[in-house]
Amino acid sequence: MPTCRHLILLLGDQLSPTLSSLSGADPARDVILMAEVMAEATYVRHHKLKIAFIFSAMRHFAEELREQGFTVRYTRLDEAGNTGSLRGELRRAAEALRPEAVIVTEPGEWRVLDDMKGWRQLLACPVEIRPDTRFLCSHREFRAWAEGRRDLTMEFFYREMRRKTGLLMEGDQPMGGRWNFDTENRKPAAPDLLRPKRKNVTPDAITREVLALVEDRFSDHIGRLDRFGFAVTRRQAEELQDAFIANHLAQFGETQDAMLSGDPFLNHALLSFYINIGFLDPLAVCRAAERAYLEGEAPINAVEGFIRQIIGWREYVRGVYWLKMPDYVASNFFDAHRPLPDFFWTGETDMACLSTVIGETIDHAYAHHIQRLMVTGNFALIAGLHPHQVHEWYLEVYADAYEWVELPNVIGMSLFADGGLLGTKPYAASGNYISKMSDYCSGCRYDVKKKTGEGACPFNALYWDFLDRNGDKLSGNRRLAQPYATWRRMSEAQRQDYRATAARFLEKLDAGERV
Ligand code: FAD
Ligand code: DLZ
Ligand code: SF4
Repeated sequence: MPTCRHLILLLGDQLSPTLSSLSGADPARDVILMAEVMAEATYVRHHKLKIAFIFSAMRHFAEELREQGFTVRYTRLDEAGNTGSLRGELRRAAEALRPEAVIVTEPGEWRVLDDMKGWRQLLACPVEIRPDTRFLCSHREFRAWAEGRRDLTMEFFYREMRRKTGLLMEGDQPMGGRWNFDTENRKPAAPDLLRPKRKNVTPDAITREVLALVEDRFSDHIGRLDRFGFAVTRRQAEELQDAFIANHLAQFGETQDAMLSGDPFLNHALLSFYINIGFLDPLAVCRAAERAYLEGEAPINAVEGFIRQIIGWREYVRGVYWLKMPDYVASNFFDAHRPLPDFFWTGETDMACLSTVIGETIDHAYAHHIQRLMVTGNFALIAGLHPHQVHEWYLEVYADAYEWVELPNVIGMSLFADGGLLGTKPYAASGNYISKMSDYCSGCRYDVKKKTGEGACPFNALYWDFLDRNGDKLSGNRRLAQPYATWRRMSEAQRQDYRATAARFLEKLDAGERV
C-alpha cells in the first residue's frame, strides 16, 4: 500500500511556493523531498559561500513548508545513510514511502534533466516532469521566436517581453518614447561615502550549523565563510529587494558599467542569488521597479535598464541555453586551449584589475556584470583560455551560477565561443576600456598607457594579438571594421612589437610565472 500519494522532489534552486511541482499538492497525502547531496555540491567545486547559502536557504524553506502543514522529508548532508546523489535520495525515499507518482519541476541544468529522464526506470512509479513556470517565456515560445531568424538579437526578444508583460508600456508604445536607454548608462563612478551600505543578514542558528558543516566538508573549496550575510528566507530576500529599490535603483543606470576599488557592489541589485533560487519572483521584482518609476522615485534610464536585464537578458539566455544544449557546452569557435592560470583561484597577479575582481569574488562569491564581462571574461577571451575551463570557473565561484544562466553568458556573451549566436562581436577590449570605467589602473604595477614592452599593460598587446590571431574568423565582421582598419594602418614593426609583447606575456603565463 502506498504511504503517500505524490512524492514531490524540490531542488536547491526551486525554493518557490508557486513552483509547478507544488501546484495541487495536498499536505494530507503528499510528501515533499529535499536533499543536500555531495554530487550537487561537487560536480563542480562550488564556492563555500554558495554551498552554505543554498543549504541554509533549503533548510529554511523546508521549515516554511512544514509551517504550512506539509510533511517534508529532508536529508542533511551529514545524515547517516545519505546516498550522496539526487537519484539515490529519491530512490531511498520512494522505497520507504511507495508513492503513486513522483512529481518534479524541470531542473535548470541539462545534465540533471538528462538524469531525470532515466528516473522512471529506477522507480516503481511514474515520474511527472512539469515545466518551470517561474520564467516568462516557455521553451516552446522561445523556439517559436527563434525559428527562422538569422540572428537571435536580444533587443527584439526583449521588446516581445515588454509587450507580453506590459512593463513600462503605454498601450503598444514604450514609456519614455524609447525601448532602450542604455546610451545614458555608461558612465564611470567616483567614490561615494554617502552611498547607503548593504545590509548583511546575521546568520541564525540554522545558518551557523550549515556554516560549520561547509567549513568541515568543503574546506578545500574556494572562498571564505566569515562574511556570510546572504538572505536565507523569502522574507529576508524581499527586504533586500525593497532596500535596493529605495536606496540604489535611481542610481543603478548611471553606475551600471562602472568599477571602483573598495566598492564591489556600487548600485547593483545583488538580487540574482534570490531570483535564481526562487525566493524572488522576477516579474514581481520588475513590477516593484516599475512602480518606483511611476511614482517618480527613479528615472527611466535606471528602471528600463534594470527591467531589461531581467525580462530581456535573463529570459533570453535561458532560451538560448535550452535551444542549443547539449552541444553548446563544447563550443570553442576560436579553438582556444590555454589552461586557466592559477591566479584565478587566488587573485595573486600584478594586474590590479584581475586581482581586485578575483579577490572580491573570493570574498563575496559575487562580481557585478562588467567585472565578469570586461575584466575576467575579457582576459580569458584575449589570452585564449579554454572556454570549458572558463565556464567551470564561473559556475563554481558565483553564488548565483546555474548552468542555464552562466553558460550562455560565458560561452556566448563573454568568450564568443559560439561564433556569434548570442553577440554580434566579441567583447574584447584593451586596457583603455578598464582605465576609463574603473580606478584599478592607478594602483597597478603595469602602465595602461604603455602599449608594448616591459611594464606595458598586458591587455593592450593581448587585445591586438587576439584580433591578429583570429583575423580569419573576425576581420569580415562589420562591427570590427574600425579596429581591423587601425591594425592594418600600423607599421609592420609596430604590429611585430604587439605580437612579441603578447608572446612574452603568454610564455610567462604558460610557465606559471607571476604576471
Ligand atoms: P544587476 O546588475 O543589478 O541586474 C539585475 C538583475 O538582472 C540580476 O539580478 C539578474 O537577475 C539579471 N541579469 C542581469 N544581467 C543578466 C545577464 N546577462 N543574464 C542573466 N540575467 C541577468 N548571472 C547569473 O544570474 N548567474 C550567473 O552565473 C551569471 N554568470 C555570468 C557570467 C558572465 C561572464 C557574465 C558576463 C554575466 C553573468 N551573469 C550571471 C549575468 C550578470 O552578471 C549577473 O546576473 C549580475 O551580475 C547579478 O548581480 P545583480 O543581482 O547585482 O545584478
Ligand atoms: C547548487 C546546489 C548545491 C550546491 N547543492 C544542492 C543540493 O545539495 N541539493 C539540491 O537539490 N540542489 C543543490 N544545488 C542546486 C542544484 O545543483 C540545481 O538544482 C541544479 O543544478 C539544477 O539547476
Ligand atoms: Fe588592468 Fe592594465 Fe589597468 Fe593594470 S594597467 S589594472 S592590467 S587594465
